[in-house]
Amino acid sequence: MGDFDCPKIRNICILAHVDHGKTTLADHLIASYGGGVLHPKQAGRLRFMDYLDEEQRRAITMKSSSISLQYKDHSINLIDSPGHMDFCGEVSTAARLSDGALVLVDAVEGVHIQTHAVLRQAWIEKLTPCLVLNKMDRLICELKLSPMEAYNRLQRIVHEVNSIMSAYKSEKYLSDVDSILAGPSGEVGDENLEFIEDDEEDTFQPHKGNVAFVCALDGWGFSVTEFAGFYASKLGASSAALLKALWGPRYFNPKTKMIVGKKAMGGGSKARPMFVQFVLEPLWQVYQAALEADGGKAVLEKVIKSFNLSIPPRELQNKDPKAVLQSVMSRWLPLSDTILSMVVKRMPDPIAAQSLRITRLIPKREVISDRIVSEVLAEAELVRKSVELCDSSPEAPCVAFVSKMFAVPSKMLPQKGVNGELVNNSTDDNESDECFLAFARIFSGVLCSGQRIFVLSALYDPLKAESMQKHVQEAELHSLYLMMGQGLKPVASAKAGNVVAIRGLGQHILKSATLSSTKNCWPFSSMVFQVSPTLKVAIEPTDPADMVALMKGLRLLNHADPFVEVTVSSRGEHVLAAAGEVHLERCIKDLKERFAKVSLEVSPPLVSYKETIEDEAFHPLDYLKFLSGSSYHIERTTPNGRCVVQVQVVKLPPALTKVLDDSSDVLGGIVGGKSGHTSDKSLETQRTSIVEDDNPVEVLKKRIRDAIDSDMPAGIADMDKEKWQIVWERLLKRIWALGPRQVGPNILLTPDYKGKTTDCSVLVQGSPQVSERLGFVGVCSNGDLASEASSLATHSLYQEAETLENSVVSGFQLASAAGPLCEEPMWGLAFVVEAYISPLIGQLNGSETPHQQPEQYGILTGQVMTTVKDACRTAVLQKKPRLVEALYFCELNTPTEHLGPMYAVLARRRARVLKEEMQEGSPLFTVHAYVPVAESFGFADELRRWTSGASSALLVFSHWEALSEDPFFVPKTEEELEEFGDGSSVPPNTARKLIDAVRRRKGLPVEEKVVQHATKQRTLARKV
Ligand SMILES: Nc1nc2c(ncn2[C@@H]2O[C@H](COP(=O)(O)OP(=O)(O)OP(=O)(O)O)[C@@H](O)[C@H]2O)c(=O)[nH]1
Ligand SMILES: [Mg+2]
Repeated sequence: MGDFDCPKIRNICILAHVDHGKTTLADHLIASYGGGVLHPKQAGRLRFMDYLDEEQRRAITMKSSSISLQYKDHSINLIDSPGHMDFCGEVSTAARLSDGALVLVDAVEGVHIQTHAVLRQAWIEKLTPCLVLNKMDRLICELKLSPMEAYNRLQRIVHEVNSIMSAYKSEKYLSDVDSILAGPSGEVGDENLEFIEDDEEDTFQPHKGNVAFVCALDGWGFSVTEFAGFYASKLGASSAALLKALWGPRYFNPKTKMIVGKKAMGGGSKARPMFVQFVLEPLWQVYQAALEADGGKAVLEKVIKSFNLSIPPRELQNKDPKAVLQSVMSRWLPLSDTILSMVVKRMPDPIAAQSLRITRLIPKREVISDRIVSEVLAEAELVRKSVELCDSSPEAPCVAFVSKMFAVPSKMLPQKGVNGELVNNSTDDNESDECFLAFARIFSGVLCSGQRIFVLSALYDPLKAESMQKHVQEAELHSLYLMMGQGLKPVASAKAGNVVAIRGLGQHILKSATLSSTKNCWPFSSMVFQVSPTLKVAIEPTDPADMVALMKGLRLLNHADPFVEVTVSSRGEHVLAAAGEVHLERCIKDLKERFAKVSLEVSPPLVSYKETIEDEAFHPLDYLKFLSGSSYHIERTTPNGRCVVQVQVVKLPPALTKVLDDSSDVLGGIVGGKSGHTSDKSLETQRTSIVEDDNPVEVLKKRIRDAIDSDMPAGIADMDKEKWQIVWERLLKRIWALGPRQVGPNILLTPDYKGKTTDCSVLVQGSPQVSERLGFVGVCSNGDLASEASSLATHSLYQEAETLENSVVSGFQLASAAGPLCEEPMWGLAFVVEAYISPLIGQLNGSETPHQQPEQYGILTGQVMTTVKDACRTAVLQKKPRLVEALYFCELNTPTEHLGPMYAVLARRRARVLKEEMQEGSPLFTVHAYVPVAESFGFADELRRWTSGASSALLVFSHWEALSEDPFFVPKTEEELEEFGDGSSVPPNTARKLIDAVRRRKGLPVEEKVVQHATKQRTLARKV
């Protein structure tokens, strides 16, 4: 094993929304072709791939795991993935290693939020998808639909999935998934459903053989190919013609024995499409016959006879009608064969797949080659070529990608080696009893145990090998295993195209990496995650003495979970970031029981906020005033009186803010700042990284310009439109810095140089560095001003002003990282900072230069920095500051009778309902809403309690939104005074409460009345 030739290998994953039946389907495939690890009787019940206790207990999958199946002469590596939003990181790791994806959709529940997400993941990773409509039995037994109704429903799902795919393909998918979901649904009215013609471009078409209809629970499934083959002889038509006719508005005319359209059947006839007549009706008959009390034995026998099934009489005699049904159905339409023959026929082998996926895996890079690097470049190109060809010869360079690291208890490792010899597992490089394995796929060459290999991080650049030492390490592979779910089967070597587990990289890889036999190789592109971990808690040991154990545990956990993030906050807390509550709970449990083995204290979730100012009506003239420095400003002077700082602030329009916020990764590359990896991202965030454009600057520039256009206030006059554009062109030419951390959504603009100031002070000019990098202006030199200066003294003052530029930028960075409300980062603000520096006394007459006063000079930079910071923060405070909070997009499914309690829970959580819709043909209501992150903890639990477990909710990070409430609200107008009194009894509003909570957590002063109702207290105390 492990030595199959590429054309006989398929690497596939199963993707779907939570609970749509992935693991149940995997069970059947394993029972049939997993080499006897699972008895067919247990298939569907055991959930073999959910081998963790926590997975069995909660009945959801939490990690992706692989198993290798032998189907006929093919080797199929199957990866089962989780469907719960909290574990979507595992979907990314599964998709990266696969070439094809079985996308499951529950035939009753239809397309759900995670279905969108997994389709997107498959599309990003360039996987070949096949659609599997599962739980067909529910249509018959639960919804009791007629075959015709069921057909309409199936057709609608196929249509919906296709339109999602075509949106991805045409890259029209420019708005968030949630806005599509929240908008009017794109369903087609029932009346004309029959006339939907399949579009040639559609990804999923039953006659192409990439759609299967299955019931994983009862172990049967089919694609129209099977039925076409069967009916070809019966109806005397070619199976190719039948294949086309068995889906869509095609009818069989029994008189003429012709396949015709609806018109030819005559308007009034009760004809059913062929799919209904020849496929669904027999199925319905079998189900009804088997499950009806009066026993439709005759019907069953008829089916058995007409489809030539051989079923042992013993099984037919079974008292349990469900068992009889399963034995008939699984013989008639065996599930595993249907699925795996579809996989073998429709999904590419690694050779075909890698040539398709290469542009995604190792994007082509434009490099200006000089003589020194050309050799390196040539070899890197050769390596890329052999990945593209999936060259599995031993001479080919060996390249593999590790998509995650996972921990297994050392005692679970196989005790025997490849040749049956005993191996000593205790000589592990890890100090604990956990052993780390790499979940990897070989893309070129042959990997052998004991081989030495280079481990390249995603930041590695072979052209700068000298400065890249920290991004490349050399490691020795300890052993290789084929994965059989939990089981591991040692192999001596494995060829390109295989998925393996590798031991021996624990100390070299944290989460993912590229392995290569040569240093001259580009690392694989990073995986795209649907969301980033947003739920943060601080963790400390109950007994402070256990700190060392906790830190070690956190290190191991960070290693073992591809998605968790462990950081130390600026206040020294150990912060754990997870994707959601279920994920967090599992992490804490793992930490307590496995990795740290100490008892822990977990803080309430740390919610992040942002700070901004109130939305204004954007008018070009306001921006013009702002740009020219003539709008309202704050003035501050440094303690030594030498520098006067004037700050103005204005709010950026929302679309521009969003583009800046989303593009932090790209901006980081361009501006040279840190990437905003830890910042919260929306679903759409990473779209930029998918676009395979080799010029990120141009893409970003276009996005910025588009955002500005879309932000133009609706209904403004043509003349103003022009002004708007002129203003923005001017503004874009003056971007000095972005903040916080150089990539955030706040802008520092260079001050408007108005010529010489009246007194002797000199303006700190700054330079539009970011505008230059983005190409909004050409690179301009800044030295001409100093040379303009007449005397030596002013010349040195200009020089001094130049050196203060960094202080102004640092001051801006500090202020944008911690706003005035509760020291959370600012969001979507633009600042103009004018710092005027006046000469030292005595400097004017030219007797001294600053160089003679080094200490004072050093101190001044610090003073300017703090003054700029204070002035920026005060400017925000003066301009109606507002708190910005993160919102989750939430999808709820509730039976009608529980709608009342569900709305009560939503209202308590400050949720905003976007859409509510009855799911046709089922008693379920689907509700979409935005729920503030701060209110989301315990939300799912509360919902379950109040609706007796009947409602389910899925949350996914959506976007940031400013609270419209003024946190410092005091009644002023007459109406307000009438409503709220003089303000002494106004309870703090939500914004204020949130701000105070954060301030308290951070140990900042909080204005609070300790005695709220003095009179009441006195009355109580008197006890009369
Ligand atoms: N009626 C019916 N139930 C099914 C079918 N397939 C799966 N189920 C049930 O659906 C539930 C979820 O099945 P799983 O296989 O665990 O679903 P999953 O997609 O792996 O779920 P996650 O891994 O948690 O995302 C189980 O209770 C199954 O018994 C089916 O064809 N018909
Ligand atoms: Mg599962």
